[in-house]
Amino acid sequence: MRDLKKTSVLAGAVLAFAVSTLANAATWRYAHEEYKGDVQDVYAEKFKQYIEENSKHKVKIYRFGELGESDDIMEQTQAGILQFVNQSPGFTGALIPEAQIFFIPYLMPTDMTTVIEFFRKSKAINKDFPQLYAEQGLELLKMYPEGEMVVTADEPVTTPEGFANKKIRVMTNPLLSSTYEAFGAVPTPLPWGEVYGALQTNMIQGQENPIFWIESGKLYEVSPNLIFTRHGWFTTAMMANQDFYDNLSAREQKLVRRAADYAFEAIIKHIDGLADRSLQKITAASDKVTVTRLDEAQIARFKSRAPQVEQTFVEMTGKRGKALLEQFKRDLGKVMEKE
Ligand code: 6CS
Repeated sequence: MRDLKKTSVLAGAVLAFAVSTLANAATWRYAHEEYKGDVQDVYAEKFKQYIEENSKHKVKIYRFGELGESDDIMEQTQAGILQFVNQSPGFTGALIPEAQIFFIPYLMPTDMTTVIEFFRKSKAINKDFPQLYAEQGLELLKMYPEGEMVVTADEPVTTPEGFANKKIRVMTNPLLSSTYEAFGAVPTPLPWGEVYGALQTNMIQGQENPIFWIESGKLYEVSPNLIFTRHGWFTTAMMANQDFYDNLSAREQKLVRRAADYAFEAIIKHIDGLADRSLQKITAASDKVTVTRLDEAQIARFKSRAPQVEQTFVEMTGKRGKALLEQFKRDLGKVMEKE
């Protein structure tokens, strides 16, 4: 009788444990801004894989368009409808003006090894930005690079004068508009969903993006002149709703952080050589495409316009932005001196 009691107590405990584990097993919703197989999607898939292999939780991924534009998925995350979101600083300017720092031209180095080292080590990236995102109810989990920015246009532009009267689409942040003004163009902020159509109908005459995205979004079909200006890197950011994150157990928070690190390492491998592979696909798919790599003298002319954009960044963001910029430069200096 006593044994029977013991067995049933044990069975009850096992059942209770199973029920509590099941009850705690959740499906976390994660939205990003890109298509299947693109950089943000690879990141999301790796994050999901880590979570699902190391816990009972599931991750459901939503890609571009399934839940709206970038601004929509950010709103849904702040409202707690989504648990995770990948939104690029290019769209975060209204919410966190300091995130526009990535659009000061020629601030970032172009060499990939240095860029990656910067993302790994930078205090501005890993300490200062999480505080800025936290003020907006967001737990910043990772910032990572996707690829070097390349301009596409209706002509192979090589000078600021060449951009005169050209409407160049920019992501929706004011500092990026200042950059293209400084470059001599007419900046035109648009959400992603409108870019292909606007190029096709000549409402705009160009845009900027990393090569993998120009290939994936087939932008070269309607904007075939690729111009390597070397003025910056496309950076993105992955984060969680902060209430959701704060309510996780310490173990789960560690799981989420480890998943974000795991996905970051996968992305570093994924983007290595991606631009070259994408460029090959583009040139194989279209004979209209031209590739222009600005030489040092041509770059110098665009670069000479960078200080005015930096000044605008400081005016837009005040003391805090200035301090962030100084930290950013110190961090860059450290990784560049090691080169
Ligand atoms: O240009 C854009 O809007 C898009 N570019 C990339 C590389 N990712 C997502 C973003 O929406």
